[in-house]
Amino acid sequence: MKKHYPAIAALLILFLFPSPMQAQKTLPADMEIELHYGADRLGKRPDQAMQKFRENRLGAFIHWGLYAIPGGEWEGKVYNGAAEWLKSWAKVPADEWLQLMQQWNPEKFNAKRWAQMAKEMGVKYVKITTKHHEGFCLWPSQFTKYTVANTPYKKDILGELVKAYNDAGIDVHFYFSVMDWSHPDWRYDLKNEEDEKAFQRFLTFTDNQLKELATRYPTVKDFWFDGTWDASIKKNGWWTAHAERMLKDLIPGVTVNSRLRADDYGKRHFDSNGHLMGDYESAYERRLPDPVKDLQVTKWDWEACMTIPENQWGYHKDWSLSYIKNPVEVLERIVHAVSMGGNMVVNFGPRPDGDFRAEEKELAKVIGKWTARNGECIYACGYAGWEKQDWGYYTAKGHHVYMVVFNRPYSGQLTAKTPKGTQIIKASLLNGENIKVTETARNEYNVSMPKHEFNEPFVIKLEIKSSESTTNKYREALT
Ligand code: JFZ
Repeated sequence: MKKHYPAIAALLILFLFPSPMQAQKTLPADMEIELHYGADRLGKRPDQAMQKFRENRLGAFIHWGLYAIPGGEWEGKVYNGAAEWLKSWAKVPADEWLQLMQQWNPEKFNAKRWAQMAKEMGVKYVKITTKHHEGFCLWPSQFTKYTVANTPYKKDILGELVKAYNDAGIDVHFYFSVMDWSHPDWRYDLKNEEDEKAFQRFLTFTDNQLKELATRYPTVKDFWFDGTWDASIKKNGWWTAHAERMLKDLIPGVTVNSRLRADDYGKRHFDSNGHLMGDYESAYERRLPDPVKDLQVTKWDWEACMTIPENQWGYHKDWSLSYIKNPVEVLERIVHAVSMGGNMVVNFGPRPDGDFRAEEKELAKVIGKWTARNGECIYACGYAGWEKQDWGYYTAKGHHVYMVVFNRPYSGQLTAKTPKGTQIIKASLLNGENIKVTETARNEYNVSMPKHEFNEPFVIKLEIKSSESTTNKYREALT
């Protein structure tokens, strides 16, 4: 029976997390219902802080907590479900699980080296699990005893990381799980008055922790909420709106993901009128929108996140149980996201000793070599509005469109179709080498393959000219 837990969990997740695709049915303006806790704003946030979030495009996720210690194994049994959920798979009571704190002593932890690795990979921001579902805090919280301060290691891991990443010019985002398995007042649902009271105490505790994080680490740029899918939260939509506002009052410009929010009717991510809540959509997890069918995602900001194995966020000692994506597969997902106007965050699950596993270090290095040469097609780039072709993805920035080629055509010709009123004036490799372009029909071009062979995805930079009217029309369509 136990064997089936991962399958059951997968099914549960399908039911618990509605596909973001169901969310886009907006009502005609005159039929909208009144909401107190719906979207605060329509359309993309236009300010500089949001612009920075958007231009960063590539981020890293760090899932690090007590779960790294058992690494997917409990009492001699290896569980292939997500390692950070092991407490749940192995049905470990909270007090027993939290005793892992006595073993928390990451002797090889070196925040500067972590920052160096992120920098070399070319990520512009790092999302750190301040507290995952287990409840263990990477900072010395005053509001619980389950923190790094009460481990043999003692030191404020989060503080060291914030400083090291910021010193390296990398933005820090905080992952925060509202669901907290260590807290006696956490409830999945509210069935009686006692539950209601306990849960209000829990929300006060959560507010205190959030205020603590925002005031101790004022350079944080983003809060990415998780563990907000239960009935208890959905019945307290007011609190999700309040938490977002509270953080925004404390930290001007801070961004917040849609996963936090529930409206007056418990509708999540998108409110009952179909409007995105929070600053960016965060439901694309380990999957991406279809580059042809789901173009509606270009209307809002969004961020996807992915694991390198199939579904392991925290450290799991046995990666042989899963298919491990190679660097080109990871790169393709990054470019795919950018081509549709989104961000991509690649996850790392550090080992309990504070080092990264060899496979992750290697992957970060390979991605870094590529971004160092080709990052121009990622950072500050977005949706081009051109018809998708089979050779790969377009990304765009100002008067340039980048062709990022993942599939080499045998014909030696790459087809490009431009929108009406747009012409290709010039094509080149990123090193400046000229590429031949032939206009084959109205708004259709053959772009020649580079003369020398590439053994990795390569980029052709197009200089384009659009008549003013079409540029404006295209911009309007996007907002
Ligand atoms: C959550 C966590 O449970 C998981 O451990 C990890 O931290 C991940 C980043 O987030 O898992 C989810 C949350 C939402 C969906 C799927 C898994 N979803 O919306 O499809």
